[in-house]
Amino acid sequence: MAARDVSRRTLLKGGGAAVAGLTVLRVAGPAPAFPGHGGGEVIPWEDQPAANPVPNNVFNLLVWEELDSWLTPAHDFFVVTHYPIPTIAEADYQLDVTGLVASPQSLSLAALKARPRREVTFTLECSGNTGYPFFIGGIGNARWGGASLASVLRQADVLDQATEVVFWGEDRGEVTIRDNSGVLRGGRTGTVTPDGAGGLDLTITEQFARSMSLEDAMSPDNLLCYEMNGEPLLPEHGFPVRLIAPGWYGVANVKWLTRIELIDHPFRGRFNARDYVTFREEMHDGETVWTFTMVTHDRLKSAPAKVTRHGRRYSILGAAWGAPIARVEVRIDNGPWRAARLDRQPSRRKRSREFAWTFWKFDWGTPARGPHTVTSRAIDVDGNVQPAPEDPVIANKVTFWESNGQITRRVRIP
Ligand SMILES: Nc1nc2c(c(=O)[nH]1)N[C@H]1C(S)=C(S)[C@@H](COP(=O)(O)O)O[C@H]1N2
Ligand SMILES: [Mo]
Repeated sequence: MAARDVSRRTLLKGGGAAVAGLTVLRVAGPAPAFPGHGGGEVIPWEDQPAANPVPNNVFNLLVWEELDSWLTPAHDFFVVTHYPIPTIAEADYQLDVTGLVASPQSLSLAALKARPRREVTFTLECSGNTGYPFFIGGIGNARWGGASLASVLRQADVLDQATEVVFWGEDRGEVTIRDNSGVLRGGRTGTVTPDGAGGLDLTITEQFARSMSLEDAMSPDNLLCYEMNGEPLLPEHGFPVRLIAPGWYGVANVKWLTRIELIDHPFRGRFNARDYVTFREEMHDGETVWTFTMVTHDRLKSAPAKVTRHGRRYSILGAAWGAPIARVEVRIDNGPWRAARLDRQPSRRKRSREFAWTFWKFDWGTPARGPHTVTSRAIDVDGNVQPAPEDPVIANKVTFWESNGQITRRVRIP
Protein backbone atom coordinates (compact mmCIF):
# COMPACT_ATOMS: atom_id res chain seq x y z
CA MET A 1 0.00 0.00 0.00
CA ALA A 2 1.49 3.28 -1.16
CA ALA A 3 0.31 5.45 1.74
CA ARG A 4 1.76 3.03 4.22
CA ASP A 5 5.06 2.89 2.36
CA VAL A 6 5.36 6.65 2.45
CA SER A 7 4.70 6.89 6.15
CA ARG A 8 7.04 3.99 6.77
CA ARG A 9 9.80 5.66 4.81
CA THR A 10 9.13 8.94 6.60
CA LEU A 11 9.48 7.13 9.89
CA LEU A 12 12.74 5.49 8.91
CA LYS A 13 14.35 8.59 7.47
CA GLY A 14 13.22 10.77 10.35
CA GLY A 15 11.85 13.31 7.90
CA GLY A 16 8.36 13.71 9.30
CA ALA A 17 7.35 16.59 11.53
CA ALA A 18 5.86 14.07 13.93
CA VAL A 19 9.21 12.37 14.32
CA ALA A 20 11.18 15.61 14.57
CA GLY A 21 8.92 16.94 17.32
CA LEU A 22 9.14 13.91 19.55
CA THR A 23 11.67 13.53 22.29
CA VAL A 24 11.70 11.10 25.12
CA LEU A 25 10.22 12.50 28.29
CA ARG A 26 12.72 14.19 30.54
CA VAL A 27 12.21 14.29 34.26
CA ALA A 28 13.79 17.33 35.87
CA GLY A 29 15.40 17.30 39.28
CA PRO A 30 15.82 14.61 41.89
CA ALA A 31 13.50 11.72 42.48
CA PRO A 32 10.25 12.75 44.12
CA ALA A 33 10.00 10.58 47.23
CA PHE A 34 6.60 9.64 48.61
CA PRO A 35 5.46 13.21 49.20
CA GLY A 36 3.22 13.76 52.16
CA HIS A 37 3.13 10.05 52.95
CA GLY A 38 5.98 9.81 55.42
CA GLY A 39 5.77 8.41 58.89
CA GLY A 40 2.90 6.60 60.46
CA GLU A 41 2.75 3.02 61.53
CA VAL A 42 2.37 0.48 58.72
CA ILE A 43 -0.27 -2.19 59.32
CA PRO A 44 0.93 -5.27 57.35
CA TRP A 45 -1.50 -7.02 55.03
CA GLU A 46 -2.88 -10.30 56.32
CA ASP A 47 -2.63 -11.94 52.89
CA GLN A 48 1.13 -12.19 52.53
CA PRO A 49 2.61 -13.65 49.30
CA ALA A 50 3.45 -17.36 49.23
CA ALA A 51 7.06 -18.59 49.37
CA ASN A 52 8.96 -18.01 46.11
CA PRO A 53 9.45 -21.39 44.37
CA VAL A 54 11.96 -20.01 41.80
CA PRO A 55 14.36 -17.76 43.76
CA ASN A 56 17.12 -18.06 41.15
CA ASN A 57 14.92 -16.73 38.36
CA VAL A 58 12.72 -14.26 40.21
CA PHE A 59 14.05 -12.15 43.09
CA ASN A 60 14.12 -8.73 44.77
CA LEU A 61 10.36 -8.57 44.58
CA LEU A 62 8.74 -5.37 45.78
CA VAL A 63 7.40 -5.65 49.33
CA TRP A 64 4.38 -3.38 49.04
CA GLU A 65 4.38 -2.37 52.71
CA GLU A 66 7.95 -1.06 52.21
CA LEU A 67 7.14 1.14 49.20
CA ASP A 68 8.45 4.56 50.18
CA SER A 69 9.89 6.17 47.06
CA TRP A 70 8.54 6.95 43.62
CA LEU A 71 11.73 5.70 41.97
CA THR A 72 12.78 2.18 42.93
CA PRO A 73 16.48 1.95 43.86
CA ALA A 74 18.28 -0.33 41.38
CA HIS A 75 19.41 -2.74 44.12
CA ASP A 76 15.81 -3.22 45.23
CA PHE A 77 14.36 -3.50 41.72
CA PHE A 78 12.80 -6.90 40.99
CA VAL A 79 14.68 -9.28 38.69
CA VAL A 80 13.30 -11.86 36.27
CA THR A 81 15.72 -14.10 34.36
CA HIS A 82 15.11 -17.26 32.37
CA TYR A 83 18.72 -18.30 31.84
CA PRO A 84 21.90 -17.73 33.87
CA ILE A 85 22.93 -14.07 34.08
CA PRO A 86 25.73 -13.54 31.52
CA THR A 87 28.87 -11.63 32.42
CA ILE A 88 29.81 -9.10 29.74
CA ALA A 89 33.02 -7.08 30.00
CA GLU A 90 32.50 -3.46 29.04
CA ALA A 91 35.60 -3.50 26.81
CA ASP A 92 34.32 -6.49 24.82
CA TYR A 93 30.81 -5.21 24.37
CA GLN A 94 29.49 -4.77 20.84
CA LEU A 95 25.93 -4.16 19.74
CA ASP A 96 25.48 -5.51 16.22
CA VAL A 97 22.70 -4.31 13.95
CA THR A 98 22.37 -6.93 11.23
CA GLY A 99 20.00 -8.62 8.80
CA LEU A 100 18.00 -6.55 6.33
CA VAL A 101 20.00 -3.34 6.63
CA ALA A 102 22.13 -1.55 4.05
CA SER A 103 24.72 -0.42 6.63
CA PRO A 104 25.28 -3.04 9.31
CA GLN A 105 26.43 -1.47 12.57
CA SER A 106 28.71 -2.63 15.34
CA LEU A 107 28.55 -0.20 18.23
CA SER A 108 30.71 -0.19 21.35
CA LEU A 109 29.38 1.07 24.67
CA ALA A 110 31.43 4.25 24.19
CA ALA A 111 29.85 4.77 20.77
CA LEU A 112 26.37 4.41 22.26
CA LYS A 113 27.23 6.84 25.05
CA ALA A 114 28.54 9.36 22.51
CA ARG A 115 25.07 9.61 20.97
CA PRO A 116 22.51 12.09 22.36
CA ARG A 117 21.42 10.90 25.78
CA ARG A 118 17.71 10.38 26.36
CA GLU A 119 15.81 9.60 29.54
CA VAL A 120 12.46 8.12 30.33
CA THR A 121 10.85 7.28 33.66
CA PHE A 122 9.02 4.03 33.12
CA THR A 123 7.34 1.58 35.46
CA LEU A 124 8.42 -1.90 34.39
CA GLU A 125 6.06 -4.71 35.32
CA CYS A 126 6.46 -8.39 34.57
CA SER A 127 3.38 -9.60 32.72
CA GLY A 128 3.25 -12.51 35.19
CA ASN A 129 2.94 -10.15 38.15
CA THR A 130 -0.06 -10.90 40.43
CA GLY A 131 -0.70 -14.05 38.39
CA TYR A 132 0.72 -16.37 41.08
CA PRO A 133 0.29 -16.26 44.87
CA PHE A 134 4.04 -15.75 45.37
CA PHE A 135 4.44 -13.17 42.64
CA ILE A 136 2.87 -9.86 43.63
CA GLY A 137 5.99 -7.67 43.63
CA GLY A 138 7.19 -7.95 40.01
CA ILE A 139 7.13 -4.20 39.46
CA GLY A 140 9.41 -1.17 39.87
CA ASN A 141 9.85 2.35 38.57
CA ALA A 142 13.16 3.74 37.32
CA ARG A 143 14.63 6.58 35.32
CA TRP A 144 16.25 4.88 32.36
CA GLY A 145 18.97 6.59 30.32
CA GLY A 146 20.40 5.68 26.94
CA ALA A 147 20.51 6.30 23.22
CA SER A 148 17.56 6.42 20.84
CA LEU A 149 16.90 3.06 19.19
CA ALA A 150 15.20 4.74 16.22
CA SER A 151 18.27 6.82 15.42
CA VAL A 152 20.50 3.72 15.41
CA LEU A 153 18.05 1.91 13.12
CA ARG A 154 18.00 4.90 10.77
CA GLN A 155 21.79 4.89 10.71
CA ALA A 156 21.73 1.20 9.75
CA ASP A 157 19.55 2.10 6.76
CA VAL A 158 16.82 -0.51 7.09
CA LEU A 159 15.89 -2.16 3.79
CA ASP A 160 12.36 -1.79 2.43
CA GLN A 161 11.45 -5.45 2.87
CA ALA A 162 12.20 -5.47 6.63
CA THR A 163 9.07 -5.74 8.76
CA GLU A 164 10.21 -6.98 12.13
CA VAL A 165 13.08 -6.39 14.57
CA VAL A 166 14.52 -9.16 16.73
CA PHE A 167 16.34 -8.17 19.92
CA TRP A 168 18.78 -10.86 20.99
CA GLY A 169 20.04 -11.10 24.57
CA GLU A 170 23.41 -12.66 25.33
CA ASP A 171 21.87 -15.12 27.82
CA ARG A 172 20.95 -18.63 26.79
CA GLY A 173 19.97 -21.95 28.29
CA GLU A 174 18.54 -25.38 27.69
CA VAL A 175 14.89 -25.65 26.81
CA THR A 176 12.86 -28.75 26.11
CA ILE A 177 10.27 -28.61 23.38
CA ARG A 178 7.82 -31.38 22.63
CA ASP A 179 8.58 -32.85 19.24
CA ASN A 180 5.03 -32.82 17.94
CA SER A 181 6.01 -33.60 14.39
CA GLY A 182 7.84 -36.75 15.43
CA VAL A 183 10.40 -36.15 12.71
CA LEU A 184 12.91 -33.86 14.39
CA ARG A 185 16.42 -35.22 14.37
CA GLY A 186 17.81 -32.90 17.04
CA GLY A 187 19.90 -30.77 14.72
CA ARG A 188 23.54 -29.98 15.28
CA THR A 189 23.25 -29.47 19.03
CA GLY A 190 19.80 -30.61 20.13
CA THR A 191 19.02 -33.96 21.76
CA VAL A 192 15.85 -35.98 21.27
CA THR A 193 14.57 -38.07 24.19
CA PRO A 194 11.30 -39.93 24.98
CA ASP A 195 8.86 -37.61 26.77
CA GLY A 196 7.34 -40.34 28.95
CA ALA A 197 3.98 -40.12 27.19
CA GLY A 198 4.78 -41.98 24.02
CA GLY A 199 6.21 -38.93 22.24
CA LEU A 200 9.57 -37.25 21.97
CA ASP A 201 11.16 -34.17 23.50
CA LEU A 202 13.74 -32.02 21.77
CA THR A 203 16.24 -30.30 24.05
CA ILE A 204 18.10 -27.35 22.60
CA THR A 205 20.10 -24.38 23.79
CA GLU A 206 18.04 -21.28 23.07
CA GLN A 207 19.17 -17.68 23.28
CA PHE A 208 16.85 -15.08 24.79
CA ALA A 209 15.13 -13.10 22.03
CA ARG A 210 12.02 -11.02 21.61
CA SER A 211 10.79 -9.23 18.52
CA MET A 212 8.50 -6.34 17.70
CA SER A 213 7.25 -4.88 14.47
CA LEU A 214 9.52 -2.36 12.78
CA GLU A 215 6.85 0.28 13.36
CA ASP A 216 6.78 -0.42 17.11
CA ALA A 217 10.58 -0.54 17.26
CA MET A 218 10.78 2.92 15.62
CA SER A 219 8.84 4.52 18.48
CA PRO A 220 10.85 7.54 19.69
CA ASP A 221 10.37 6.30 23.28
CA ASN A 222 12.54 3.20 22.88
CA LEU A 223 16.02 3.34 24.36
CA LEU A 224 19.23 1.40 24.01
CA CYS A 225 19.54 1.82 27.74
CA TYR A 226 22.82 1.82 29.66
CA GLU A 227 21.75 3.68 32.83
CA MET A 228 19.23 3.13 35.58
CA ASN A 229 18.57 6.02 37.98
CA GLY A 230 21.76 7.72 36.77
CA GLU A 231 24.07 4.73 37.36
CA PRO A 232 25.36 2.05 34.98
CA LEU A 233 23.00 -0.92 34.76
CA LEU A 234 23.60 -3.60 37.39
CA PRO A 235 24.53 -7.03 35.97
CA GLU A 236 21.10 -8.48 36.83
CA HIS A 237 19.29 -5.62 35.06
CA GLY A 238 21.14 -6.12 31.77
CA PHE A 239 24.64 -4.61 31.97
CA PRO A 240 25.92 -3.09 29.82
CA VAL A 241 22.91 -2.44 27.54
CA ARG A 242 19.25 -3.40 27.50
CA LEU A 243 16.27 -2.40 25.47
CA ILE A 244 13.81 -0.15 27.28
CA ALA A 245 10.46 -0.14 25.49
CA PRO A 246 8.27 2.19 27.58
CA GLY A 247 4.68 1.03 27.79
CA TRP A 248 5.52 -2.61 27.12
CA TYR A 249 5.44 -5.45 29.61
CA GLY A 250 8.80 -6.54 31.07
CA VAL A 251 9.48 -9.36 28.61
CA ALA A 252 9.89 -6.92 25.69
CA ASN A 253 12.66 -5.07 27.55
CA VAL A 254 15.50 -7.36 26.47
CA LYS A 255 18.50 -7.34 28.82
CA TRP A 256 22.15 -7.99 27.82
CA LEU A 257 21.24 -6.83 24.33
CA THR A 258 23.98 -7.74 21.87
CA ARG A 259 22.28 -8.11 18.51
CA ILE A 260 19.44 -6.40 16.68
CA GLU A 261 18.33 -8.24 13.58
CA LEU A 262 15.99 -6.93 10.88
CA ILE A 263 13.86 -9.65 9.26
CA ASP A 264 10.95 -9.87 6.81
CA HIS A 265 8.67 -12.34 8.62
CA PRO A 266 7.12 -12.82 12.08
CA PHE A 267 9.61 -14.14 14.62
CA ARG A 268 8.36 -17.20 16.52
CA GLY A 269 10.92 -17.69 19.29
CA ARG A 270 10.09 -18.90 22.78
CA PHE A 271 9.26 -15.48 24.25
CA ASN A 272 7.03 -14.41 21.35
CA ALA A 273 5.24 -17.64 20.57
CA ARG A 274 5.55 -20.29 23.29
CA ASP A 275 5.94 -18.42 26.60
CA TYR A 276 4.23 -15.13 27.35
CA VAL A 277 1.16 -16.15 25.40
CA THR A 278 -2.26 -15.53 26.98
CA PHE A 279 -4.90 -18.23 26.46
CA ARG A 280 -8.57 -17.38 26.77
CA GLU A 281 -11.59 -19.63 26.47
CA GLU A 282 -14.29 -17.58 24.78
CA MET A 283 -17.71 -18.05 23.25
CA HIS A 284 -17.86 -17.07 19.59
CA ASP A 285 -21.32 -17.49 17.98
CA GLY A 286 -22.31 -20.05 20.58
CA GLU A 287 -19.15 -22.11 20.10
CA THR A 288 -16.33 -22.42 22.61
CA VAL A 289 -13.06 -21.30 21.06
CA TRP A 290 -9.57 -20.76 22.42
CA THR A 291 -7.68 -17.58 21.63
CA PHE A 292 -3.92 -17.17 21.93
CA THR A 293 -2.40 -13.70 22.09
CA MET A 294 1.13 -12.53 22.64
CA VAL A 295 1.90 -10.40 25.69
CA THR A 296 2.70 -6.89 24.41
CA HIS A 297 1.65 -3.54 25.93
CA ASP A 298 1.07 -2.83 29.60
CA ARG A 299 -2.51 -2.92 30.82
CA LEU A 300 -4.35 -0.54 33.12
CA LYS A 301 -3.79 -1.59 36.71
CA SER A 302 -3.58 -0.42 40.32
CA ALA A 303 -2.80 -1.92 43.71
CA PRO A 304 -3.20 -0.89 47.31
CA ALA A 305 0.36 -0.61 48.69
CA LYS A 306 -0.03 -0.18 52.42
CA VAL A 307 -2.28 0.89 55.24
CA THR A 308 -0.76 3.37 57.68
CA ARG A 309 -1.96 4.69 61.02
CA HIS A 310 -1.44 8.17 62.42
CA GLY A 311 -2.92 8.13 65.91
CA ARG A 312 -6.46 6.88 65.42
CA ARG A 313 -6.66 7.81 61.75
CA TYR A 314 -5.85 5.40 58.95
CA SER A 315 -4.92 5.98 55.35
CA ILE A 316 -4.25 3.73 52.36
CA LEU A 317 -1.45 4.39 49.92
CA GLY A 318 -1.23 2.78 46.52
CA ALA A 319 -0.04 2.95 42.93
CA ALA A 320 -1.68 2.96 39.49
CA TRP A 321 0.03 2.38 36.14
CA GLY A 322 -0.19 0.76 32.70
CA ALA A 323 -2.04 3.66 31.02
CA PRO A 324 -2.39 7.42 31.57
CA ILE A 325 -4.29 7.50 34.87
CA ALA A 326 -7.31 9.79 35.31
CA ARG A 327 -8.74 8.46 38.60
CA VAL A 328 -8.36 5.77 41.20
CA GLU A 329 -11.21 4.55 43.37
CA VAL A 330 -11.14 2.46 46.53
CA ARG A 331 -13.69 0.09 47.96
CA ILE A 332 -13.66 -1.00 51.60
CA ASP A 333 -15.35 -4.35 52.26
CA ASN A 334 -18.45 -4.33 50.05
CA GLY A 335 -19.03 -0.59 50.34
CA PRO A 336 -19.27 1.99 47.57
CA TRP A 337 -16.36 3.02 45.36
CA ARG A 338 -14.83 6.23 46.67
CA ALA A 339 -12.26 8.51 45.06
CA ALA A 340 -8.61 8.38 46.10
CA ARG A 341 -6.39 11.46 45.79
CA LEU A 342 -3.67 11.24 43.12
CA ASP A 343 -0.11 12.46 43.56
CA ARG A 344 0.85 14.25 40.42
CA GLN A 345 4.44 14.55 39.36
CA PRO A 346 5.25 17.66 37.32
CA SER A 347 6.22 15.55 34.31
CA ARG A 348 2.86 13.90 34.20
CA ARG A 349 0.95 16.69 32.49
CA LYS A 350 2.10 15.35 29.12
CA ARG A 351 -0.27 12.54 29.64
CA SER A 352 0.23 10.74 26.36
CA ARG A 353 3.87 10.19 27.28
CA GLU A 354 3.16 9.00 30.76
CA PHE A 355 4.96 5.75 31.52
CA ALA A 356 5.50 5.99 35.27
CA TRP A 357 3.18 4.89 38.00
CA THR A 358 1.00 7.38 39.85
CA PHE A 359 0.79 7.14 43.61
CA TRP A 360 -2.54 7.69 45.32
CA LYS A 361 -3.85 8.12 48.84
CA PHE A 362 -7.18 7.32 50.44
CA ASP A 363 -8.21 8.74 53.81
CA TRP A 364 -9.88 5.91 55.60
CA GLY A 365 -10.72 7.87 58.73
CA THR A 366 -11.34 5.70 61.79
CA PRO A 367 -12.40 2.26 60.58
CA ALA A 368 -14.00 -0.29 62.89
CA ARG A 369 -11.62 -2.74 64.54
CA GLY A 370 -11.32 -6.15 62.94
CA PRO A 371 -10.84 -7.57 59.45
CA HIS A 372 -11.47 -5.54 56.30
CA THR A 373 -10.83 -5.86 52.59
CA VAL A 374 -9.34 -3.07 50.48
CA THR A 375 -9.84 -3.05 46.70
CA SER A 376 -8.65 -0.42 44.23
CA ARG A 377 -9.49 0.25 40.60
CA ALA A 378 -7.80 2.63 38.18
CA ILE A 379 -9.60 4.57 35.44
CA ASP A 380 -7.56 5.87 32.51
CA VAL A 381 -7.95 9.13 30.59
CA ASP A 382 -10.12 7.37 27.99
CA GLY A 383 -12.55 6.17 30.65
CA ASN A 384 -11.42 2.53 30.66
CA VAL A 385 -11.82 0.88 34.08
CA GLN A 386 -9.40 -1.67 35.49
CA PRO A 387 -11.38 -4.91 35.10
CA ALA A 388 -13.15 -6.65 37.97
CA PRO A 389 -12.30 -10.34 38.51
CA GLU A 390 -15.57 -11.37 36.84
CA ASP A 391 -14.95 -9.26 33.73
CA PRO A 392 -14.59 -11.70 30.79
CA VAL A 393 -11.13 -10.34 29.93
CA ILE A 394 -9.99 -11.74 33.30
CA ALA A 395 -12.54 -14.49 33.93
CA ASN A 396 -11.98 -16.18 30.54
CA LYS A 397 -8.21 -16.10 30.87
CA VAL A 398 -6.60 -19.39 31.88
CA THR A 399 -2.94 -18.38 31.83
CA PHE A 400 -1.44 -16.16 34.52
CA TRP A 401 -0.02 -13.50 32.19
CA GLU A 402 -1.63 -10.05 32.02
CA SER A 403 -3.42 -10.37 35.36
CA ASN A 404 -4.53 -6.75 35.55
CA GLY A 405 -7.79 -7.40 37.38
CA GLN A 406 -8.70 -5.42 40.50
CA ILE A 407 -6.61 -6.41 43.50
CA THR A 408 -8.17 -6.98 46.92
CA ARG A 409 -5.97 -7.03 50.04
CA ARG A 410 -6.94 -8.07 53.56
CA VAL A 411 -6.06 -6.09 56.66
CA ARG A 412 -7.01 -6.29 60.34
CA ILE A 413 -7.48 -3.02 62.21
CA PRO A 414 -6.19 -3.53 65.75
N1 LIG B 1 17.97 -11.14 27.94
C1 LIG B 1 16.90 -11.20 28.75
N2 LIG B 1 16.09 -10.15 28.84
C2 LIG B 1 15.01 -10.18 29.64
C3 LIG B 1 14.68 -11.34 30.38
C4 LIG B 1 15.56 -12.45 30.28
O1 LIG B 1 15.37 -13.50 30.89
N3 LIG B 1 16.66 -12.34 29.45
N4 LIG B 1 13.55 -11.37 31.15
C5 LIG B 1 12.48 -10.43 30.74
C6 LIG B 1 11.38 -10.34 31.67
S1 LIG B 1 10.21 -11.57 31.57
C7 LIG B 1 11.21 -9.28 32.51
S2 LIG B 1 9.84 -9.16 33.51
C8 LIG B 1 12.20 -8.19 32.56
C9 LIG B 1 12.65 -7.92 33.97
O2 LIG B 1 13.60 -6.89 33.99
P1 LIG B 1 14.44 -6.66 35.33
O3 LIG B 1 14.99 -8.00 35.74
O4 LIG B 1 15.48 -5.65 35.04
O5 LIG B 1 13.43 -6.16 36.34
O6 LIG B 1 13.34 -8.48 31.77
C10 LIG B 1 13.04 -9.04 30.52
N5 LIG B 1 14.23 -9.09 29.72
MO1 LIG C 1 8.41 -10.97 32.84
